[in-house]
Amino acid sequence: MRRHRFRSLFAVVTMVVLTLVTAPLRGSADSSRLDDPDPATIPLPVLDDDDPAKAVVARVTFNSRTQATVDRTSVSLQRAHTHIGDPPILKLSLRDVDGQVIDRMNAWSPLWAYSHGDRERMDIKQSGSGSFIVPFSPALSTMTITDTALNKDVVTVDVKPAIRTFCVSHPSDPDCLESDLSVDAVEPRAPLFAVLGKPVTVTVASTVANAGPDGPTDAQVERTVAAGTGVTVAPSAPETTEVALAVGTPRRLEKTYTVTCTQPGARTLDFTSAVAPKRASVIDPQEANNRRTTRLTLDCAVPVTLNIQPGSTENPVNLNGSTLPVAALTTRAGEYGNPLAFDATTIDAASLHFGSPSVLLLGGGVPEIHGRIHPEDSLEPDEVTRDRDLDAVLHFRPRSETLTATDTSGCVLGRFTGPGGPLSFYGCDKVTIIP
Ligand SMILES: [Ca+2]
Ligand SMILES: [Ca+2]
Ligand SMILES: [Ca+2]
Ligand SMILES: [Ca+2]
Repeated sequence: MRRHRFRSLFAVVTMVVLTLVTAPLRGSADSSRLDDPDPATIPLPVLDDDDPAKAVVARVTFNSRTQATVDRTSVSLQRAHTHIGDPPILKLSLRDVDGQVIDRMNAWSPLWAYSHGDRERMDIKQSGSGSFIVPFSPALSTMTITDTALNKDVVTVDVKPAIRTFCVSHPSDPDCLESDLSVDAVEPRAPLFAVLGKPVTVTVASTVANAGPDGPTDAQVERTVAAGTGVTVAPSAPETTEVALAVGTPRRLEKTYTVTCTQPGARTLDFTSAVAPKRASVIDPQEANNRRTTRLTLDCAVPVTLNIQPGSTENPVNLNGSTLPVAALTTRAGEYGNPLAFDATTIDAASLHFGSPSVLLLGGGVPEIHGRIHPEDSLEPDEVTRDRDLDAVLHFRPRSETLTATDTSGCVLGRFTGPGGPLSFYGCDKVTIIP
């Protein structure tokens, strides 16, 4: 019954488009006969020097009906023969760089062969190789070979390398374009410092451009981030964005990350942007400018506990008044929710700034007026307890540029000597502004 079906199938096959050379059956005396398709069914190639048509050729070895490997791919300066009339043994699906099917066609299988002298006799071989020849398209990306009867994909051939190789060696071919794409800048914008465990937002602006000569060019921009130790970043997965780049019209792409310090000190994040033409037929003559990395160094500060106006729970701050005492408390790890131990007596007085959170983030704030700390056992936040360790009492003269009437917290940013060397610290307490 199967034979009968194929007999009728062959009757309608007037043109075999796919030229197949099947692998010899090892040990078979008749192998040379089985190798060749019937010459009568192979159309003579028509060579036309003026024909701009090209074909993509994929040489594939089938190891079974459902398993195949790609031997090689290339672009041929010949027109691909039509696949109309090919038996539906295999189906070729041609997809573009967007994954859209741009063409489908039937194809002969290298596993199917019939012997000379008995055209009714079909053999399904254990393995065989064949060349699949399809029309060239500058947008072509993959060719998927599907076994039609099993409705199972056998192999997907990536034809982009072949197209790229062809266009590199045929730059004047009308299907091949040239665009010098580049990443001109990767600029992270981050706060002046981040407090351990408190997420901050980092915005990275990447500038990509096309210096031509051809365009606009569809480009893929891949943005990646690599966080050093002591800091986490989200999202951490690479992101690929598509952008149409006109010649001489740079595009700026912004991406926002949430960054959290897990260890104090200077922590690094490397932001990388890379651009590449989306189509394999667009060649970038200069690859060196297609990728750029910028390192961001974030100062991760140790959170500490302050007591503004020791002895007062309201912490009044007169912006025209005199000195405001602020106690920076020496704490054990875990005390008041602070993750690390902090010895306030190691504070570097010359590094201190007092102000609202937003003023300190902008690098503002007023300095310590004495230029030195006053070590004493100050009051804890309950305004009652002295816990018998030495704290640091600091003195500031806040003015309207450091706190405003609507501010509800006053903060100190400074440096101290940690177990491994100098680190930044940051702490806040509530304030009641007296205008
Ligand atoms: Ca380039
Ligand atoms: Ca207080
Ligand atoms: Ca203490
Ligand atoms: Ca104390």
